[in-house]
Amino acid sequence: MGSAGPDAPDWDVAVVGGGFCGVWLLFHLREQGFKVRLFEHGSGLGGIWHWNNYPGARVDTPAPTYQLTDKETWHTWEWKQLFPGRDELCDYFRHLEQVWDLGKDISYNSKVTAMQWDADTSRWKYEINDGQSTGTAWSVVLCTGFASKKYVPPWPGVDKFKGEIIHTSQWPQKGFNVDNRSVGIIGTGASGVQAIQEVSQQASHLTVFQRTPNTALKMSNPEQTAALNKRMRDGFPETAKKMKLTFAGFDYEFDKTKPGDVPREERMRSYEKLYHTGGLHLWLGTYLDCFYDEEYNEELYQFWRSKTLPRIKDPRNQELLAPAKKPHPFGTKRISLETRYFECFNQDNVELISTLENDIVEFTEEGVKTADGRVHSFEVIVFATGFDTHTGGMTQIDLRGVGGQTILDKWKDGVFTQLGIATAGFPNMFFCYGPQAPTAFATGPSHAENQGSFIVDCLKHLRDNNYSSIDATHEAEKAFKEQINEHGYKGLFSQADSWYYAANIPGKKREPLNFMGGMPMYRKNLIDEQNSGYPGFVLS
Ligand code: N01
Repeated sequence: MGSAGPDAPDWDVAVVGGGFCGVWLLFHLREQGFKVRLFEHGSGLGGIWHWNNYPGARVDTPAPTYQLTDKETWHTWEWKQLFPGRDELCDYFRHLEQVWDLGKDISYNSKVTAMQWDADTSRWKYEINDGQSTGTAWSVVLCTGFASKKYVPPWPGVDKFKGEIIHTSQWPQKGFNVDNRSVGIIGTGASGVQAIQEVSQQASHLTVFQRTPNTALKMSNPEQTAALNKRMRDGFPETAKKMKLTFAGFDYEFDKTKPGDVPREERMRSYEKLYHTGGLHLWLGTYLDCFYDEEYNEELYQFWRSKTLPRIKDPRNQELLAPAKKPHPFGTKRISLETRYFECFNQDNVELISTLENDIVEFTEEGVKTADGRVHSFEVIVFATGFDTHTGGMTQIDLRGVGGQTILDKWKDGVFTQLGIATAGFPNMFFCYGPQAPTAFATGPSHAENQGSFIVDCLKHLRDNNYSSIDATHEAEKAFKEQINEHGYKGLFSQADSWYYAANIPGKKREPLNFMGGMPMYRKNLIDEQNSGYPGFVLS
């Protein structure tokens, strides 16, 4: 580790980002005696929940499985809703800050804008807010999240628009009123679906621009009474065990029964039950083979469609929102939860435009011009157009490793990592919730604990054995990429143009960005690496 005394780096570990991973690491590294500083761009903790302040923002994971498992963090905490909204999640992060006394070790409003590896001293030099301040750390952990770099398609004329433009991830912290205003929302992913439900009730007129329909599922969101909270807490040790055993960190799992082994009526009964259970059960609790076998995937899609069509009055909107021919295999793009999404389109003040039929050609002073020549006038336009996911949070930092190589250059022909946690040529640097980990298929808290444990143990190992640096090997990265591709191209997922495969960003290499073998298999990879003395790394 960095030497003590006047030549010591400012920090043993600099943690970048204050979401689940950053918070968990700050506490646990500090517990192990490391001198840690967490740098957070925002004015509060929560990561994605701090920034995504758009109307209707709430988590799609039920609260019992959307919390850390350290007892002191949950045994006094009371959830208000089963699927907590953004403000409640920020309250939960304030609670973590308080029970773990984190504030004294956090620099808020501090965006890490540059990082450079210094081989002579085996440490990282970093810049905050474009050089406003600088410092050094022996190790850095990037907890910048999978969705911290917004994406806006390069439409011509965006600058000409005279009204207000907001990306869902940059909704003003103090709020922004759309009451009685004419609004356009572009994008119908998780953010779009949630914002549309709310804005449709506030705006004088809402136009929704949809490219791909969202096969959203129903969320029922009961209030969490004191009795329910008590029951949840009593059962939490058991829930926490299940979270470690399931594919995505939930307390339920895919059904491994071969759908062909059961009669059609039984499959239908099973879909019906899962649909009424609500949440993501029809997706993450159904027959696993539905995501490998086209026939059963089609059956599942048609089941979802049969439930959705009766909620939409206009036959044209029916065909746009729940088309007879499925837009992509069911479940291979992120399914959202909704409460009244499909009913919104029955309102007189809501219009749906399919950009597949009638694309946006340019922005004008008044609004958006579509291919049919019509100009849609708005006071406010909301970009719900997503993110440069997995890698964007890291590549937007001027991040330079050995020999000054940038991370952008390193990954220009595709992403290479060792275990989705480190990358060769960037010694003593780890990252969480990024590329080639179960990221998009894992709940944030489970992921934080999984990757966080590996990082804490690894740094302890280096310190206790007097190593000054650790760097992944190119061979290990190549071998790991084979695993990523093996799982990533096995099922139907790669058929969809999704951000799971970087297909949403023009020019970005299309490839599986997640480890898709499930959390238990991923955890086994990490534990095996640790138990065999880090063979995929060079320690010096
Ligand atoms: O982003 P997205 P998001 N013309 O990329 C459309 C998490 N999250 O912010 O599907 C027209 O999913 C694009 O269309 P298409 C969650 O993991 C969680 O909604 O590419 N449209 C799509 O409809 C989520 O999945 C929660 O055809 C264009 C939309 O913009 C992830 O964050 C809440 C376009 C982008 O959707 C990202 O969600 C919010 C173009 N040129 C977010 N370009 C919860 O837990 C893009 N689009 C609830």
